[in-house]
Amino acid sequence: MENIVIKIMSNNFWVRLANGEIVVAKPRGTLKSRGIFVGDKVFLNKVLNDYTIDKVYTRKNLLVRPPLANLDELIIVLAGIPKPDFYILDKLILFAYAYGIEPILVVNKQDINLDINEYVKTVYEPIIKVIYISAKSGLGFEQLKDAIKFKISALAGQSAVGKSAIVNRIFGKNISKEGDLSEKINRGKNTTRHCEIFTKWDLLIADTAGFTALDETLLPIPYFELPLYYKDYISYMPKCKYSDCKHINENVCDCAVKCAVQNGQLDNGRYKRYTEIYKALEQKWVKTHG
Ligand SMILES: Nc1nc2c(ncn2[C@@H]2O[C@H](COP(=O)(O)OP(=O)(O)OP(=O)(O)O)[C@@H](O)[C@H]2O)c(=O)[nH]1
Ligand SMILES: [Mg+2]
Ligand SMILES: [Zn+2]
Repeated sequence: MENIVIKIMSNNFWVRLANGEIVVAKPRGTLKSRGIFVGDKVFLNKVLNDYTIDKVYTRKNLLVRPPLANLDELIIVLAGIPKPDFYILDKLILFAYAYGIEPILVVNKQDINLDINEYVKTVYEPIIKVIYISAKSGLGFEQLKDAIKFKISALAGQSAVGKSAIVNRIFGKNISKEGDLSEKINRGKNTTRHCEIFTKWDLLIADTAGFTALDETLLPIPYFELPLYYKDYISYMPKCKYSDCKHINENVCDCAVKCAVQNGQLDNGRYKRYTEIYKALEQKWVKTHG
């Protein structure tokens, strides 16, 4: 792997070298003002014992909130407790696709709650990779580590699903602060605030609260392209009466997706969320394009 910026504090940049070693570097000249982000791949120069960042390589992607560059995988964490929010999940999946990031669904807390497994299996296994884990018992962590090694990943998902607990389980110590579940629900606050990539061996994971505030306006998808992001709907599209069917206002018998929802082949909840996201994106489009 290349040299990767993993943490930024004032004018100090922590960089993970290709061999896994971590050094602190300062940017050369005007480089800093042009922006260096966590996840950036950089060229380093060493003079005596001082490292300087001489160049930032072209980015694969750059997220604004949270500020992260070159993300390969978005690890979306879900759990039976707190009450799962599938609307957030669907938006995060779309967000990942829109930025060229692979979404992976991780269903945590398997030691205490299995209620959502069946729903996840039916609705999400056909569209994305799903891994069932427990940050408490360690179940599923070999599979999770396998899925993320040699990639830059970030954890996303509702507060209190166990993102920090996953980081702590992987790296074997308390490096990301875990919050008290009841306290979080009561105050609705995230424990994790800043943005940093944790790393050991071939694993690089960012734990950040930034994704939870994700609203539709942050999805860079024109509303009329939304159907193309639904892998579960694409196979039905050739059977819709109109080739550019949006599965929204068409008559049930003219739209194969709506028909499949009605006869139970496709999940009603996911379809409802689809229409909500579609309408929000359409409103945004009308606002910006008149
Ligand atoms: N039983 C059980 N509890 C877990 C598991 N994973 C996390 N928890 C607990 O769930 C609570 C919330 O975990 P966190 O890791 O702080 O959640 P988070 O997703 O990082 O939350 P934010 O930082 O607020 O976004 C803590 O009390 C954890 O100990 C698990 O697999 N099983
Ligand atoms: Mg956290
Ligand atoms: Zn249709």
